Amino acid sequence: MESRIVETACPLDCPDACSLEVQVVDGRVAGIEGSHRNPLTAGFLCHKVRHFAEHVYGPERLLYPARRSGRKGEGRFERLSWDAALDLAAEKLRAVPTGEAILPLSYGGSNGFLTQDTTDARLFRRLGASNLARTVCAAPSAAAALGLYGKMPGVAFADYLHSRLIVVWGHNPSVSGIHLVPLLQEAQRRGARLVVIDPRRIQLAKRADLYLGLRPGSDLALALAVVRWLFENGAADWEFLGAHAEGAEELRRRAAPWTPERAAEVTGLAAAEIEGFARLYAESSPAVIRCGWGLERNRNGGSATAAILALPAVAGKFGVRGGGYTLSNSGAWALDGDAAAAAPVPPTRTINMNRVGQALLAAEPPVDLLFVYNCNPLATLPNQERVRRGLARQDLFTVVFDQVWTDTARYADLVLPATTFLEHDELSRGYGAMLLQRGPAAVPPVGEARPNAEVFADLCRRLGLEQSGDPVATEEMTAALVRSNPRIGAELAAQGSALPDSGAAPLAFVDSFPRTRDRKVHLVPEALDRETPHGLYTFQEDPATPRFPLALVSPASNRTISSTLGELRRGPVALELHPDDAVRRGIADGDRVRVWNELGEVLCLARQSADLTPGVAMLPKGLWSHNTFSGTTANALAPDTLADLGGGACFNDARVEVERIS
Ligand SMILES: Nc1nc2c(c(=O)[nH]1)N[C@H]1C(S)=C(S)[C@@H](COP(=O)(O)OP(=O)(O)OC[C@H]3O[C@@H](n4cnc5c(=O)[nH]c(N)nc54)[C@H](O)[C@@H]3O)O[C@H]1N2
Ligand SMILES: Nc1nc2c(c(=O)[nH]1)N[C@H]1C(S)=C(S)[C@@H](COP(=O)(O)OP(=O)(O)OC[C@H]3O[C@@H](n4cnc5c(=O)[nH]c(N)nc54)[C@H](O)[C@@H]3O)O[C@H]1N2
Ligand SMILES: [Mo]
Repeated sequence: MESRIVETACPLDCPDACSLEVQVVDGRVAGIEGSHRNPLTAGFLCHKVRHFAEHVYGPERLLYPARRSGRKGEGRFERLSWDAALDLAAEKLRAVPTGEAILPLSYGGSNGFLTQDTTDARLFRRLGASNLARTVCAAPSAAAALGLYGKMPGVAFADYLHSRLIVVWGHNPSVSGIHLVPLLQEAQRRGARLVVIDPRRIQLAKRADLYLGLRPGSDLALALAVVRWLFENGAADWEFLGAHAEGAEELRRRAAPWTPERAAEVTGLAAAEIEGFARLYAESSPAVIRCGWGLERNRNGGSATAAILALPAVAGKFGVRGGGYTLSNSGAWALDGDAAAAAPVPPTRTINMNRVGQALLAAEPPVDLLFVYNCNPLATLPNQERVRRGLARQDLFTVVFDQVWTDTARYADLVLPATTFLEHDELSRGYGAMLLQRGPAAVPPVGEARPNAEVFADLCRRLGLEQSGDPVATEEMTAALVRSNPRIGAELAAQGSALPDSGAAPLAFVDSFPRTRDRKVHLVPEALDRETPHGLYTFQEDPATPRFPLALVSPASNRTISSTLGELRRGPVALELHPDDAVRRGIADGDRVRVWNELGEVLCLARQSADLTPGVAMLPKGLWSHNTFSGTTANALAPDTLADLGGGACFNDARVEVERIS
């Protein structure tokens, strides 16, 4: 028996970027533990990744290439050799009338720098395929952060121990980034106060000093009311604003109508609660806002994030350890993806991934070939029925390259088996922790699975699109990525990890500044003002109607990462409803219910939860068809309308009605 420990890193879509120790016995994963290489990991892991071997060796694992032999969606396939499968893919890619008829579909939140935007980008760019706007997550918040601060890195989690006030806003780290939780507990033990702003009384809210249970999509009103209060009550830091900000007067003007009373009407909070929060924020220092992603997934998401990020500037919270905000720190890594792709972006059309259903059904020229990888669109994109109809199109050729038999794979014409991060080399970083890590393969590929980089490079070769000097191997791609920053390359080579240029814990406005042209905060950036449909900071009303009054949110759960690992979550899942909303409809715990709106319906179980704000219902994101009686999920009820910035998704703008069916 041969046993060894491989040091690697988790690339899954999460702020934390855990460092791992994988125990390998006779070439198989025997155990996965957290290590201390990433200090944030602190030796512990989430349940999901500790049990990741069940995904690697599970019965749903894709083991070899296969070609559809039944109807689309039926799930009947016959095995092919890799050679035949890649020949078929190449033949279909070659046969399209124009490059734009090809749509590569990937999001890649759970992929590091080596398994996305390298040889795949090279293939699709050289083919002149349609470009994809990757908007399913973080697009509105990234646009806001870029406009205001140029994606400046935020407060490091370790610095939260210095904070006197921590505001967790639209973020649920107890499931979606668990290593922040012990730091919050320790900060509270040291006297910090905790505020939680969420339509659900999440676990953290239960030990918060203040919990604001607002209506989904109303954060913009709350944030502008706080901005107004700061200006009206002598709590704006004019000295900071004068030295470091543009647009303070204009922001003040736009916030002026947002009295606490008006914000109370929109948010469902009491005016006194809003004022109390504003005063607490004004009076506490250091104060940090942990801004999450739950609040961006609606029509106001971009403006809401911008207004929240404006708060520390208006109130002068920067410049001290533990003061400022944290959103995503992914901007801390300016690696040269284009060098790794070694191909310029073609001037072809761009398709917004939130509108993939629409594109498959109606784009001109039509999409003839869909290539899905690093993504499970049937489970994760809005307007699920439209996506399903698009995937069911008889004249569409769909390749699905994945690790497991996803709901999407069942609609494929050709299925290709992919390795997991334990079977291929990766280079990964989270978007909270500020550490880039090498993630070497721990075990050989399962079945005939192959890494993305190899498969797309092979397709380049078959299509005659390869060029001499194209980086293909791990070392070549890594070298290309870090070419513009040799320090990072040297640190990776020497110790397997590297800090960003801004260091592990940058202090904003002391040792790091906004990455805007003038290094100032732009509180009302012109570009954002132009992009938003009604101007930045304009509130768009709640989409609820008398027919569909309930707001359905679908946040992260502790069982999956988006839809990844969803094959392991068996059994029916329950819609959560506030007891008042349930009783009014005669719904008891364990009843079967129909949840519906004009886009679709979901048949599932129901459960009452007093932790929800009345008028709000919850079904977790990432469910698979096997989790409901109808085979549809929250995404069947989520509109494919777009947020006010970044073309972002509006999952939480779903408005529904519910009835008992048994
Ligand atoms: N276990 C696990 N971890 C994950 C993921 C996962 O699926 N599972 N997903 C990963 C990914 S892809 C991402 S993007 C991150 C996301 O991580 P988070 O930032 O935690 O985002 P969400 O889970 O979408 O929502 C967070 C909270 O926002 C609340 N919320 C919903 N609508 C609103 C609103 O309008 N306003 C406010 N204030 N709150 C609202 C929800 O009730 C939820 O508690 O987590 C990552 N980590
Ligand atoms: N209702 C609702 N839906 C949501 C959200 C929500 O809040 N509500 N949130 C959204 C968010 S935040 C996100 S980030 C998206 C994510 O949505 P997706 O981008 O679809 O992400 P996953 O569901 O994690 O699916 C990733 C797939 O890629 C495969 N994969 C992983 N690594 C590799 C690899 O190296 N090679 C190949 N070929 N395949 C690989 C995995 O097996 C998995 O099936 O979902 C969104 N969907
Ligand atoms: Mo995400």
